[in-house]
Amino acid sequence: MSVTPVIGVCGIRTRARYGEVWDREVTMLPKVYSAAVARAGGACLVALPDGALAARPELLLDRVDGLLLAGGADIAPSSYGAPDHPRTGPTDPLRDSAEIALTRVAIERGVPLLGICRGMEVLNVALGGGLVPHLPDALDGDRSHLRRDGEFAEHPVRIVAGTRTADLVGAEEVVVQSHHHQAVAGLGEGLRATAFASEGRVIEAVERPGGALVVGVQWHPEEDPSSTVIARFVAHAAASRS
Ligand SMILES: [Mn+2]
Repeated sequence: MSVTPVIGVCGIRTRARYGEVWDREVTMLPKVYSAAVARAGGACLVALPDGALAARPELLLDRVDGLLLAGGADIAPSSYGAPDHPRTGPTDPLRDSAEIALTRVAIERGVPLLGICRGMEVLNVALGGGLVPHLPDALDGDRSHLRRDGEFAEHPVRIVAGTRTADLVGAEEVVVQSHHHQAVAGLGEGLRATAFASEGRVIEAVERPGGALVVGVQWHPEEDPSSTVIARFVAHAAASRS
């Protein structure tokens, strides 16, 4: 009998309209994430990013086989010790602190972790790394990592052979769905860069060698039905349950 692996996710706080009259602050998760986890035989458990979760990440981590850090808003530059940039978007410092706490405790406990886009940036910041606050500044104005006309950007990524990232992706070169204007600059402690784009100038994935699986990708595998990244992460979480 197989047991369904449970993947913990920190929800996204936003304002939403629903039904005929409701217009409220909500916590949500885009369906693309839970659908990708479900296709892999797992189920998502979404936690509220409030002060209780930041203070006690074990509220979620005690109940899951893996932790997925989803995409979303910019990390507040104050979270990685940098000043705000004019192009910093709306931030949610409460979600930042909840996800940073979840990341640190997941790594301490050996809970498998996959960070997607913002989630890779959270992983890096949680381990003391930094970010470029606005990537076009570092690429001579190049906007090839950003959505345009309502579509994700697509760009090639080169994966370092023999890494856990390459195992998740199943290839050493892949075209990815991209939308990010922050990027990793200065690796967090214990992380190595495992994928690159833009002639090696942009770090597109990081991982922790050894121990439980800890990988971050800067792109959006949940938007690409042909991607194996989330399915292999869920399989890993299932295999690692005690
Ligand atoms: Mn990119």
